[in-house]
Amino acid sequence: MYWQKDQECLPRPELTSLQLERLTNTLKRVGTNVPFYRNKFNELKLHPECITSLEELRSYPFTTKQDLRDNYPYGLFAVPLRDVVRVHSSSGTTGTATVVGYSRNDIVTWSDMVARILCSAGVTPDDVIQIAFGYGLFTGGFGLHYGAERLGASVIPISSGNTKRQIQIMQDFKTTALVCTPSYALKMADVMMDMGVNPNGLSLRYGLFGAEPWSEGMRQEINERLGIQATDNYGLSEVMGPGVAGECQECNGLHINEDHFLVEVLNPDTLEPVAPGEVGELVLTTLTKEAFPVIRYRTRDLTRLIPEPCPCGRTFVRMSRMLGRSDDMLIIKGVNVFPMQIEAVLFEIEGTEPHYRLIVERENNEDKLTVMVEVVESIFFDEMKKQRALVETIKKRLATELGVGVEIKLVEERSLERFNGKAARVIDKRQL
Ligand code: DLL
Repeated sequence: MYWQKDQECLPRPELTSLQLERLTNTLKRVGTNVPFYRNKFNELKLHPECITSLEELRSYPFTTKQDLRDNYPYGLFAVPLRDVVRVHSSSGTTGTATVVGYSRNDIVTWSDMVARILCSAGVTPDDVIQIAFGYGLFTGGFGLHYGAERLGASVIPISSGNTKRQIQIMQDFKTTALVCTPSYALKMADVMMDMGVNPNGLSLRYGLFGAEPWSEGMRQEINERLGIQATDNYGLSEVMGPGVAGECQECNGLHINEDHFLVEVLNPDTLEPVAPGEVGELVLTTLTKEAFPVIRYRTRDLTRLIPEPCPCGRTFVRMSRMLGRSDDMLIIKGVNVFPMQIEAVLFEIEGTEPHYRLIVERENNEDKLTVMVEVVESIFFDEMKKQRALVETIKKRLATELGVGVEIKLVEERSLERFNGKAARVIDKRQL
């Protein structure tokens, strides 16, 4: 099922020439309208009107989150404020907020991008979509909302939080598709159990989850517990919000909406392209945005491209689920550790629950990583011997996976705080 079949299945040569035409227009526009880019292009003696291939983008400068902060609030807008119909902002966990804007056309494009993703996940105008992302400056709520309306589905704009009410509404309104963060979906499954609600008795069929990293193990867990098909979708405010990329029902990588976003995967240290299929930092250039175009935006998200054609028929390249963020990386005794690696191991071990925290401390000048993980009740109250055996198993598996030793602390089921929005599982006490 496609939303815009002609575009989504565009043969590669046509897609490339469309991208080149749109790229040239975008570069010309920012070179004229945005002083930040104009100055950089002049310094580097770049002439967007002369560009003849997509590869030439490589001589253009990057845009970083710091550039957005330095130009707070409206410095990077490419149209006058009177043409901006919406503003969103991302507070971020560190530093000043960043602001992004949308023209009337941008909102239409954004809605189409999100409608594509809903459609490729199996959602149709017959579906009832419960949007449990926060509505507000965060792009999740409104982004999904406009896309779902554009698709013609029935939208329940419940926003996040008040989980019991979410479940009540899900029952009463016969929700068929749930949209939220994967961690919130798991919290809902817990609360359903508490309320004695059997997920199989609900009308739920689809779950569209995004806005934070999650693992394949977590997908299986959500699928089983909620009795749905969960798909992953990706986006970021600086580039648009949700709608940048999403999985089709093959559930094997996220198609990037390449007619609107040009993708590069680069080695974050050398900033050179990685070999095809290798992991690197995702760098995106918008091709059609009017109010807030970005050139070579460094997302800091790590992924790899999947160049093989997809059985679904879409020609847009796929990327793997996010493998972490380059700035999420913990350096433990000099070894690079990504929280996603730990999550993937925990999901493979029987007896552990999909809830964990990573505590990083420095003791006597040495880094210490403690993984707190919930275990099923039967083990928690079991003999010490069994608990110790489980700790040893986890330790061994993690040491092999990570190349560095970690401490394990088993904690009681439901003892770790749950999240309504994006999960924050790493507590780095070294910075305090
Ligand atoms: O999270 C946009 C969004 C909303 C995407 C709803 C999907 C659904 P920001 O708040 O700006 O925007 O955060 C963007 O979140 O750089 C990634 O690190 C992370 N992220 C978003 N989607 C995924 C995903 C929205 N599917 C940042 N998997 C991005 C992993 C994700 N990480």
